[in-house]
Parts: sequence; structure tokens; C-alpha cells
Amino acid sequence: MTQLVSLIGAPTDIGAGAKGSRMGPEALRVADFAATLESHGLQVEDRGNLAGPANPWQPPDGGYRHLQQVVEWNRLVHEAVLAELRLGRLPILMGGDHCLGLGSISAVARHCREAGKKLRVLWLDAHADFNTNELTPSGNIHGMPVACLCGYGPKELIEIGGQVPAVNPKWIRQIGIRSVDPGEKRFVHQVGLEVFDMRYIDEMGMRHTMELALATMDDNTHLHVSFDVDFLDADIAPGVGTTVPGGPTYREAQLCMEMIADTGRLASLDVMEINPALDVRNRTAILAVDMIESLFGKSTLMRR
Ligand code: EXY
Ligand code: MN
Ligand code: MN
Ligand code: MN
Repeated sequence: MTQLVSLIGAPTDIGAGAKGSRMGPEALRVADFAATLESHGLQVEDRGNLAGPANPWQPPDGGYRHLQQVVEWNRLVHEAVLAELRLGRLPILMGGDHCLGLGSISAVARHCREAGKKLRVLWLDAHADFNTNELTPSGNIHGMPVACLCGYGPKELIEIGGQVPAVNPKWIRQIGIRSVDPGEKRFVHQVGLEVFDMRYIDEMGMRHTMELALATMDDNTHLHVSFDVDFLDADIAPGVGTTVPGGPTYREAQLCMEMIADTGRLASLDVMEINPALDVRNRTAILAVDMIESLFGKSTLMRR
């Protein structure tokens, strides 16, 4: 059956500490995202961009920057992603900064409740994104969406999914983590998030990491991938606001994507944090498209 995919652009950097990820959706389009997916047999509709509030570029207030605008953007994302899922389509959110993972994944969780599906979230990121307004060093809400999904955050954000918490921490696997603030780290342990950090990947390898991260799924599992492009090593993906050295290499990241594709369970995706203002010749968007091809089954395998 042909897979029906919907691209949703969310051109905002409302939750970030650097301006520019508002241009992420356009960078992906310039990198021929839709046509590339179609070349792999998917049927793609680009729904265009959501229109949320402008970035007022204000300092934090109560530990949050731009809370009201972040709420508005996440409501728009939630509605858009949920509408596509209800149509039986596979939504791809083109960010935009990663605060929007809250709107996207809360919609996926709501859809899973409606459809009686189990949810597994793979959070590919250099960061745990598990801060609260008390723990955050920056007030930037793109450092908080996982905590919000798990019910820790401001009421108007955590309630967007219609149920608090939107997601059980046990459904989440984080991969590639290598930059976590001290209080955030304690909180991650306290909540019991399953984190495959870079040290784990160094020692055990990407293959073993992904075998564990993808274990215990079944025919009834909806697999959501939240791909923060700063997951990738900064040497190959310079066009993000928060580069961290020591991430997965090109081949390690490809293996990660290919093993996800092999499950046949991918049902929704976020592609977040591409910042063309910091990039070189659209390299990072081009690389992201390349990675996502593998996520949808492009393979370098010779054997069948
Ligand atoms: N942990 C830092 C903070 O909360 O400010 C950096 C967060 C960066 C989040 C990026 C998008 O994944
Ligand atoms: Mn469905
Ligand atoms: Mn992130
Ligand atoms: Mn990140």
C-alpha cells in the first residue's frame, strides 16, 4: 500500500536561543525533500507552513522565554499533526525549533489513545530536552519539551495533548545524548528516562543501541521519531543553533535510520532545529534529507 505522507512546515525559532531555525522548512524544500521521498515510492503532500506568532526576542520571564507564543505554536502543530493522523497519513513536521516536539508528540499520543495503539518515541538529540523553568540555564523552551510531554511544565503547555501527562516516560528512548545540564541530569534519572548517551554508543556500538531502543515493539506499535538534527556530529551537520561535538558519524547515523526503517513501524516524524543562517551551502538540510531517505527504506545493503 502506498504510504501517504504530509509535510507540515513550522517556521519558527520561538523556543530557541538562536534565530534562524524559522527557515528550516524552506531549507528542506530547497533540498528537494518532497521529491526525494516520492522517489522512494511515497505519495507526498506539502501542506505548506503554519502561521504562528512572530518571535519577539524577549528575555525569560519566570524561567521561560516566549511562553505564550510557544503555547500558540504548539497548539497549531498539535491540530495539524492530529488532522493528518486522523486521515491515516504519516505527518512529517518540518521545524522550527524542538519546542514543537510537544505539540507534535502530544498529537501522536492522542491519536494512539483514539486508535488503541501503543506508542514508542525515539528522541534523537544531543540534548535530553528535560529542563523545567527552575532547572533551565537559558529559559529556552526547546530545552524542555520532553519534560513537558511527561507532565512537568507550565499548565497551558502540558495540557495541549488533552491528557496529562501526554506521554509515559517508559515509552521514550533517547539516543545520542551528550549535553545535559546538572539539574536536568538528576531529573532525568529521577523520572527514569531510558537514555542511550554517546558514551553508551561508543562502548556498545550503534547496532546494539538500536536493538535495545527498538526492542519490545509489536504489530500494534506506532513509532514516532523526533529527529533533532543536532543529534548528528557537528562536523557533518554545522547548521544548527546548538552544535555539540562527539555525535554519531555519518555511518553510525545511517545505521540508526536504517534499523528504524527495518522495523516497518515508523508512523510519524519531526525534523527539527535546522538553522540555515548558520549553515554552509544548505549542507545540513541536504544531509537531513539523506538521513530521512534511509529512515524510509533507502538502503546501501547489497544482500537482501
Ligand atoms: N540544555 C540547554 C538549555 O536548556 O538551554 C540547551 C538546550 C538545547 C536544546 C536543543 C534543541 O535540543
Ligand atoms: Mn494511525
Ligand atoms: Mn532537541
Ligand atoms: Mn538538541
